[in-house]
Amino acid sequence: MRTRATRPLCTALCVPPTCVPSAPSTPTPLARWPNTFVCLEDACQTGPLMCCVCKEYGKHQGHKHAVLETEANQIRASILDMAHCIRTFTDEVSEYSRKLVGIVQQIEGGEQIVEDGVGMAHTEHVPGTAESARSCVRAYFADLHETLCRQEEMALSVVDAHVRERLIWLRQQQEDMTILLSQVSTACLHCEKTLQQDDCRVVLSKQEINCLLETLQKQQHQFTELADHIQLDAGIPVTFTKDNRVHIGPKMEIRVVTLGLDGAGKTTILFKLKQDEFMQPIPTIGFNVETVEYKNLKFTIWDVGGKHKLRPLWKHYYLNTQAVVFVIDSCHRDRLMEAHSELAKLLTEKELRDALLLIFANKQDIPGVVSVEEMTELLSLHKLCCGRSWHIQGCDARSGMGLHEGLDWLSRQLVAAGVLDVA
Ligand code: G3D
Ligand code: MG
Repeated sequence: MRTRATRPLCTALCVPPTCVPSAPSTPTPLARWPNTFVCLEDACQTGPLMCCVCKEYGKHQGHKHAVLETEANQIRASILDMAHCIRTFTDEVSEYSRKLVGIVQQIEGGEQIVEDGVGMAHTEHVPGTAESARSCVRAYFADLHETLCRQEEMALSVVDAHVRERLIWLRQQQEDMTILLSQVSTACLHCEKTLQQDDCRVVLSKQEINCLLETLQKQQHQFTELADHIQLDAGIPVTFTKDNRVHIGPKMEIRVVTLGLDGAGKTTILFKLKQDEFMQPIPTIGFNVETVEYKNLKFTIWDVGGKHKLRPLWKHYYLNTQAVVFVIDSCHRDRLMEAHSELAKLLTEKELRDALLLIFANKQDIPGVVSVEEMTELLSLHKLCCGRSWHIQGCDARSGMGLHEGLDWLSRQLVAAGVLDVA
């Protein structure tokens, strides 16, 4: 076996704090050399200590190095330099921990010692933010509950009034029918009696009998008319509006006003909804009013002329309006700002404060028109209509595309539950 006894390597035996030279042929004892240097090579940073042997012959041979004491002193100096930063850092962490404890206490609340007027200390419960939030929720729901109870009472009184009126009417009808039946049976008796009388008496009672029969015919005619018009039905269809009002009847009536610049397509929309067929519209002078039935809603739609001179008249149609349909001509980019300013004016009207707003971006059948998204952006609708129930619907009044979707949105906004659900 070849050995290198002439060169006592400490090959990889540099073990802190001393270096152990390797003497392959001599198993014991191990000689030790003190580490007096520090290797500065990057590759040796995991074991930088250097003895005079490994510096000259061993693994650190030819490496950049420094005197151990100098290097250690430099490290000490930098630790001392860091001391201030470490202190500040410790203070910050401690302060943050203190705050965490405080926040937990504030959330949970707890007992606090307070002095009363005569200097006696006693504990007092301080509510935490969790408890305050719970109280806030309870107060909100108590208020809501109170409002709901009030609305329930009002709704029940509407139903009671409806039932009362209906029963009064039905009982009146019952009385009328009893009277009618007794009149008919009296007439029948009279006729029967006449039939059994002699010829002279029959001839003499001719006028009376004619009059009686005429009255009977009239009564029968009136009865048939009444029976044709009145559907005897015990049902009481109930619908609820979103604001928890109750509506009784198969159709809920909605007052809608259609506004927009002239030529936007208001009249075309109204005609389309009304007749479901295209009619050549003539410019609206004043207004058109039509009743349009859709599902369980009955819309009374006022179509008000949009020419400059007519716009001041719009406000006369606002009262009791539950919804505004604002029609915009999507192919007239140069009139969009005019439409925007009229819409902005509308939205400041007090009477329309609670009205729903349905915007029809009309004439979407024409290529290259302003899309719904672009119009929303150009008219800053999210900002303009902030805080109000609004919806923009693209449509083509000529074909009717989009119109029913718009009405569907209106009905969803107006009706909370009830007969509409079965439509
Ligand atoms: P207005 O009531 O808002 O003033 P109108 O508007 O209903 O009188 O419509 C104005 C014009 O626009 C009419 O054309 C009408 O046919 C047209 N129009 C309305 N809606 C649409 C639509 O969706 N698409 C297209 N292409 N045209 C529409 P005229 O030629 O009669 O002026
Ligand atoms: Mg018109």
